Amino acid sequence: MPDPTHSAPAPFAVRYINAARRDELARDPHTLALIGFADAPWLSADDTCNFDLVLPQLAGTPLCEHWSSPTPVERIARDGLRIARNDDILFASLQLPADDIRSSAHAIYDRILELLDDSAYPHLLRVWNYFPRILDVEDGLERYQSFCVGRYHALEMLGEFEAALPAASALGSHGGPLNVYLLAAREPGIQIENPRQISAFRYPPRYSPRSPSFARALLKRWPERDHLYISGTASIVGHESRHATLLPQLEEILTNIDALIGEAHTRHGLSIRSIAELDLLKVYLREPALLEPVRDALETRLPAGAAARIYLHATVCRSDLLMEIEGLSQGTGRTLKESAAAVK
Ligand code: 3EB
Repeated sequence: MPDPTHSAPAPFAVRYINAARRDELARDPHTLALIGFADAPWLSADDTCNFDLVLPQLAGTPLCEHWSSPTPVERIARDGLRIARNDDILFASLQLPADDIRSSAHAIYDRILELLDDSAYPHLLRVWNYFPRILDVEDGLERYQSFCVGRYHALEMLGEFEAALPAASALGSHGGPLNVYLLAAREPGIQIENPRQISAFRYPPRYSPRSPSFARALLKRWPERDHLYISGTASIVGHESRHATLLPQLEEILTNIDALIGEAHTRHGLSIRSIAELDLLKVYLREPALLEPVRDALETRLPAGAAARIYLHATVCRSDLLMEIEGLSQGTGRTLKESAAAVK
């Protein structure tokens, strides 16, 4: 009998592909999105979700993040918003100037809510946020804090919005606009919080006048397989940053990610139990010099063939944090091996 987890495709898959294949995949009607990691911002001239983030890749063959659909996608582009969707999911990307980060965050999230409100995909599952000078202080607030305030004031319009918060990442880029991209679906996912951490939306105000609006992870049960979207995860226990040095921060992050997977496993029956079984890891490093020790440590800590990794130069939103890791489980061992092969 065929293994049902292998025969029923999920509504999308994400892989890190060799950047040499980007143009070919950009023309493929099954491509939802292509995301590159570069020194300067770039947005394709056509209407596709094909853009570069100003997060230079730190190691290895240049890769792109490729989102693919088992069925041809429908594309919509209007007023700076680009959408690619299939029967089950919607991918969208938006950019706004990053000068007044509070206003731009507010405007982008207003735009997202409007989009979800009049679409058949009202449930936000996962959001990525990138903008330059994240730790700079402007008008008495770090720009990350201003971003949190703007985002909050858009999302609070949802009323009981904490229950609807998606998994997220928010990092400092090295230039370009406020760049946001997202995944939404017809049915909601299940929020997973980390028992070792206070929920970010309940952080005390010293981190930001309005708390960061995101869930630690989202579990999405597609008909034949589970996805787990793990937010950017840092060396934070409770609400406080832990460890001044790199490798202890890495260990704390791995413990936090295992704790999230453990929650999804024990409470909701997610089949995987540890970070070693994830498909993709995105590792954000504050300095290029951190690459070697982190890569070596992950190679030692993870079994051969484990999660495909990409290492990006990005600034974490607290000045005492040197790195952050996000992850994705797509619920199949086959994807895991394919992803690993693509990076070799
Ligand atoms: C943290 O746990 C680290 O503001 O959307 C991680 C993931 C972090 C998402 C966000 C912030 C965000 O607080 C920072």
